[in-house]
Amino acid sequence: MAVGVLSPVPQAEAASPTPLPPVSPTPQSIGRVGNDAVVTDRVLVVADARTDAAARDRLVAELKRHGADRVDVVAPGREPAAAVGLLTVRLGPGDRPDIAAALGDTAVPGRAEGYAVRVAGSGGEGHRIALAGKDAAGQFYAVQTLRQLFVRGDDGWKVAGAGVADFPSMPLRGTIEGFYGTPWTHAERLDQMDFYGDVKANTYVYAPKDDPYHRGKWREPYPADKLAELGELVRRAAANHVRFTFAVSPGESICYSDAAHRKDLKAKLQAMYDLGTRAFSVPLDDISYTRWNCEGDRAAYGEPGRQAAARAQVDLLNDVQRTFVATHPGAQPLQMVPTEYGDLTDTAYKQTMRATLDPAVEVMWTGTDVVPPSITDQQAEGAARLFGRKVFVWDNYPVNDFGNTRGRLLLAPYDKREAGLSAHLTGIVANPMNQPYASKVAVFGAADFAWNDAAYDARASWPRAMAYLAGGDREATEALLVLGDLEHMAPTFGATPWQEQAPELARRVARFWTSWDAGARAEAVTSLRGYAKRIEQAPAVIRGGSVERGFTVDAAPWLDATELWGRATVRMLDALAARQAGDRDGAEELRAESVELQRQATAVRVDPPRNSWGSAQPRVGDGVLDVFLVQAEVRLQLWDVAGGGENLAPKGTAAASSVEQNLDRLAARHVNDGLMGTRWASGYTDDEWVQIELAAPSKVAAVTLAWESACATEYTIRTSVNGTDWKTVATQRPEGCGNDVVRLPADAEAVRYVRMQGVDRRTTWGYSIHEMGVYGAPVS
Ligand code: LTM
Repeated sequence: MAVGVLSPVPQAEAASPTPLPPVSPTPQSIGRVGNDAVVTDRVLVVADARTDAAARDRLVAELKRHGADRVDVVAPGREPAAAVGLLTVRLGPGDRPDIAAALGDTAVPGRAEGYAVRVAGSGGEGHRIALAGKDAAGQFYAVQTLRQLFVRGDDGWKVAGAGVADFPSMPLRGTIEGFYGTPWTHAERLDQMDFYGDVKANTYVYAPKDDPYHRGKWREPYPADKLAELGELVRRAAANHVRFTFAVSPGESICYSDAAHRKDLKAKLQAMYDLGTRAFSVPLDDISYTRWNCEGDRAAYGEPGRQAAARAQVDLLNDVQRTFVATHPGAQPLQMVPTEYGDLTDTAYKQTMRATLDPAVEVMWTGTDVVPPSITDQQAEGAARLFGRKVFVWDNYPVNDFGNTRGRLLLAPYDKREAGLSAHLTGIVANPMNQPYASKVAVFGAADFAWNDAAYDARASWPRAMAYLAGGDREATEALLVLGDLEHMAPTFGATPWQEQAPELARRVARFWTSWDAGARAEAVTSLRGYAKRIEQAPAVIRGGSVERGFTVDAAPWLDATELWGRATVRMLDALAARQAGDRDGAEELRAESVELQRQATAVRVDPPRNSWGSAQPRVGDGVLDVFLVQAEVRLQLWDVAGGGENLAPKGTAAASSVEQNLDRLAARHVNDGLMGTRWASGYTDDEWVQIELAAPSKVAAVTLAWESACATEYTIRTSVNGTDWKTVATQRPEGCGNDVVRLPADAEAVRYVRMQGVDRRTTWGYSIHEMGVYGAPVS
């Protein structure tokens, strides 16, 4: 990486006098080159006709936000004599002589969208800043970097004395609004364009599955009001150096060989070209390729099948690329989503694509398994080989439109994408959630990664994303991080999530039980109670005014539930402390309060629903927070019983009525192996069960079940002293698949066997459970 004279100094190690503030996305090269420059009351901006207008306007606004009362924009060479002593900011192309001189030995990278920044605090020539772009976008990005270099000194604002030489590692960065469910509103989209500008993302693909004119009614023109909105969006995108990419998805009904269909498709693109759109996409995902939509296609391409589908699609796409895109000045290469978008298997479909699709066409790929647990360099290289070109990643994170995301906000960091991907990809666009503001956490990280994958650090980028949403407010940033931990679970389509739930809370809970069991009970309670209090208070802090209002609207039900869960946890810890202090009645009162708060928390609903999963319980730290509460409650209930509240299941023996296809990896023993990554699964009938034979007769206070997506709509918990005579002690009708905590009557007798007895399945599969916990105490 040869970019000027600056070595890529890690930001944390920036030289004295003070470290540089963090800049996101992480620049390719940044270092301290001098003193901070003072923002004087009056500032000169030196700009001319080659200065990007959006960059100039943003620069003036940022200077005014950071201490300048007056900003004069003057042409090069027209600086007033009185300018000596004023902060002078030069903005424009790197080859403008005054900028080249002010840049000194900081070179502008010769790459598209590249830029350089040099800040020089007071020397003989006053405070000077040079902002140089390789192109207009580069100028805009120089200003976006400068925006993050303002620091508040004792006597006003300064700009950190940084030298930056920077460019993106991937040409295409941003989002694809490609989810199912309620599309974003016009206002939300406008806001997103400004956000993308801030994070140096240059691509927004308009592909909402449930916009009828995008898919079902693809042949029909947009109504005038909708077209007017799209026009405004295109302009707002351009003002942020974002390419509004218009996608039309005809695959459900197109007759590929029909000239009238092609004409309608191009007319749809033309209408958007006329509005100023210069980027187009024809997604062909989530359609059938085993049937034709018209007999004409059978005649043109043969019997339906993978190869014939690819021939038909290529015929259409090459036509659009060659007769529309190539003939429309300024249009970017056509983008497409293949019907086989989520695997690495070579097929007749992919062979035909790579052999015959116009090399200019951008091909999207989601990574393996559609929602990939990770994307490695090797996989991306494989995809590039299969499609005969670098691929453009449609990254299905943080999208929450599929069953396993029911009730979830996905707020974990953008993670598990390998450094080095830029060698095989043309770019990455994140498919966001139906909640646009909450999606910014992940999109911020995705933009950071796509800009500089080699330097990306998920753990460092995440707090910066939160700080961005919190407008830099430290307390609100911390509160968002607490919430983000409770909304950390990132599911896949399969049984195993690719990001775990609540890792920070889980770490603290584990530490709590270690201390508690070692006898350091007061310390254990004090420490976890502090964090529980932060959980309880996080929603109020987040709603306090610093965090973008849109986020608080998106997250409203999750915030409501979090406050209740936090309060329930504080109460339960207080109950443990009271019981430890010998106050049995006080403890019981606090325990009951906690249980009531938990009831209220589980009663919260996402309503009205924006997601295709409909009305649902907002999940908050599930599998960690609720499990802690049940464990704590069980300890209280069994306080006087030796060893009370232990999970007895791991020491017991599991058995089941059946195992799906007799597969050993789904055998009953996996239900109590302590691993959430394994599971038991039954045969495909309702009347199936799994049980734990306990090591000794025990008083059982609660049973926990961590269901996979094949769960029960109704089941019972049954117990037995001898494995022959059974008693039903609870009947459950959970509204979805998750972690169930079933409390048993406090006066129940000691038992040897505990069974989940299925009554009704939610899917056509069997029952599938990751872990079954049996909390209680042996009586012998
Ligand atoms: O991922 C692609 C290419 N298509 C669809 C998306 O529209 C959808 O949002 C995601 C997540 O459910 N899965 C898809 O298959």
